[in-house]
Amino acid sequence: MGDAGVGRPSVESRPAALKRLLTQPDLAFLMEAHNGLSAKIVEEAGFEGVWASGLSISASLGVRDNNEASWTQTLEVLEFMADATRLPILVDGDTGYGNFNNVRRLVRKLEQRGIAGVCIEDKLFPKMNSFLGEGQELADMTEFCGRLRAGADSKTDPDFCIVARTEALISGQGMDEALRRAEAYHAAGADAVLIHSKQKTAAEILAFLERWDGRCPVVIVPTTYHATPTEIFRQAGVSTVIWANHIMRAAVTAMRETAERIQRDQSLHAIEGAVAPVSEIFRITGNDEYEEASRIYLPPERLVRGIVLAASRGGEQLGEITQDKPKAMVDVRGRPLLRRLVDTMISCGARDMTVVRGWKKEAIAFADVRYVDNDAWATTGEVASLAQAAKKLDGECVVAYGDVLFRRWILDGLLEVPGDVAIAVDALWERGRKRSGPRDLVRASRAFQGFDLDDQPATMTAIGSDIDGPTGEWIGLMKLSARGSELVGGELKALAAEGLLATADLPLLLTRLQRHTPVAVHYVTANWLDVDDVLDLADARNFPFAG
Ligand code: SPV
Ligand code: MG
Repeated sequence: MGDAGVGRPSVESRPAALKRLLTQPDLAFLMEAHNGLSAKIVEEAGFEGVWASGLSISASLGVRDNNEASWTQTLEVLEFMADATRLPILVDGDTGYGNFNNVRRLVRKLEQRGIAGVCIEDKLFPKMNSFLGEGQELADMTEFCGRLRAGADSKTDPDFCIVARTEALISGQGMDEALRRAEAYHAAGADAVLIHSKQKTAAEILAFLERWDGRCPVVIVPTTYHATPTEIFRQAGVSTVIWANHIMRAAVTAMRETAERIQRDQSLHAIEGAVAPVSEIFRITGNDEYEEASRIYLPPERLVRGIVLAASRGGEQLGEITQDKPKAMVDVRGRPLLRRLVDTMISCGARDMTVVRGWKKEAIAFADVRYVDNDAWATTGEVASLAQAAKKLDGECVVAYGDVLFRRWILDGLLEVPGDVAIAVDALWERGRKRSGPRDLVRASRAFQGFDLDDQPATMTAIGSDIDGPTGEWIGLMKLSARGSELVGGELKALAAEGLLATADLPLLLTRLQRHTPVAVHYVTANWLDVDDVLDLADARNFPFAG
């Protein structure tokens, strides 16, 4: 297609592009397509125009080329094609689907769908494909001229092309009749004449061209006389060659070979290298553009990383149960506690989950989780474990103890709390069974007032196992904003520099964070537990997990 673009206006309409192809001195080519995908493939192959073949569109819909697909069904296909390619599309409009009135409406609808031109043939509705039967009846010439004039009169874009196709040769009416009709159609306003033939040689086409003598552009469809060198058409003064159905026929061959092979093999293996990779389908259909547009138009995706601290042996009171596995891996109704915790965090939107392992680390091996290890688990605390995951403290994070379970709405709510550091605190900490393990009690700027009154989070003023006037118990779940994660990273470094990293616990870390930013308290009311002893484990096994 070489330098055909040289000297063109920078924004050329599709009808203007088709008109240029029809009228330029150089031989032009239109390649058949029958849907959006094939139209794109034709464009990528370098063609400058598309022939929307009636035969191919019908066949791809699984029906005969007998106007079995309604014209509006064809219009739907054409709309996909026009959306899929920037090329001008010349539509095979069959007979125009009726008389002059149908042609008027057809032209208007095609223009509205971005089609560049229509070819109508001098037969009667419903038509049959030209290669079927002998001596198909032709339309009355004068009546057909009315269709052409009506089409020309209903264009809103003067560049929209109307190609008049005469079937006089195919239906056995002879050369004189073909020329007489072509002349009349040209006079009725056709921009070009398509002279069709079903002979095996181009003899009658070349004879027509000689007598026609360039009165207006001539379009040909050399399906049956395919052996004629293209150079002959060029020399004979043909305007445009239509390769009318070869994309559809190629697809039939490829689809059949593939289907038969897979059916025979009961396997995809042999065929995989012979078919387009799925990535190619994504490319053709423009998935990259979707990605780009998503970045512009969709709200940015929130990435909340999850870190679970599961290094300590813990659960000494669980005795033998934690002999060969960490407490986080105790069975809770058929699944390890840690699996349930990780799943709850993921269901709340946490991604890129990291678990810090220590005691019996080989017992923790979930495929969708990353691991870092605190091999000094026996002599260090939670903050040392968190320091092993310091690289993950990047952007928003949720940090959880490895032995807690909570209903998902607790984390949903915590993630909505503004501020750089927020902790979930149980306001009902004094209710229920007295638990054996140490408790992280919290005093906040105010006590829980009831959810309806709690539109602003309270602020932590103290945390520890032995503080005055606690207003709740920290459940071991912390949310960090991107800045909160940075602050934690800074504190981890400071604690290391001060030699406190090995012994520090999370309450100490939270206490130190308070110097840089308020620690928001998100009150919850029960619906969580941690597992320190067998009674806790019994509670865990009774815990309602859905929701
Ligand atoms: C088509 O492609 O549908 C045509 C050309 O009309 S032909 O099949 O040769 O009639
Ligand atoms: Mg056709």
